[in-house]
Amino acid sequence: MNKLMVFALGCFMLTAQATEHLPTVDNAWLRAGPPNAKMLAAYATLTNKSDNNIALVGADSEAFAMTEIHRTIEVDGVFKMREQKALPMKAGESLTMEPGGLHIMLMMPKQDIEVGQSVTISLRYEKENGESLIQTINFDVKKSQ
Ligand SMILES: [Cu+2]
Repeated sequence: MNKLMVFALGCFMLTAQATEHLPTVDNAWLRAGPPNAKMLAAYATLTNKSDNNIALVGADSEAFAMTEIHRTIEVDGVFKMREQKALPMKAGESLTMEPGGLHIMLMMPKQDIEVGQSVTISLRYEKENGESLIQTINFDVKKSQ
């Protein structure tokens, strides 16, 4: 086997292995906003059914100029949002993103986002060994869950 073939095989095996470590996704939805809203939020419940500890480290969507993971917190009666750089998900643990808590903050939409559509968002995870995992999820646009 030449070196290129070994490399290609190695890449294939990495990809096949990586999908096994992705969390399961339930209730993926994106809350519809008023027309021309500059910020929208998406929610889902992620469950890490693998044997590996992973962390959610970011999100991307082609439908928005900027995407971040946020947590809503209350400081002296005022609600504020803080960007979360890494949310650990140990083996067997779930991460719930829901209104008033963790969410995927979607900023500056590049297109109209309407009820009934679905929007693709890629979640980025990191394994303990530093390896990155990408999970592409369709979020249904709804008024409420
Ligand atoms: Cu936010």
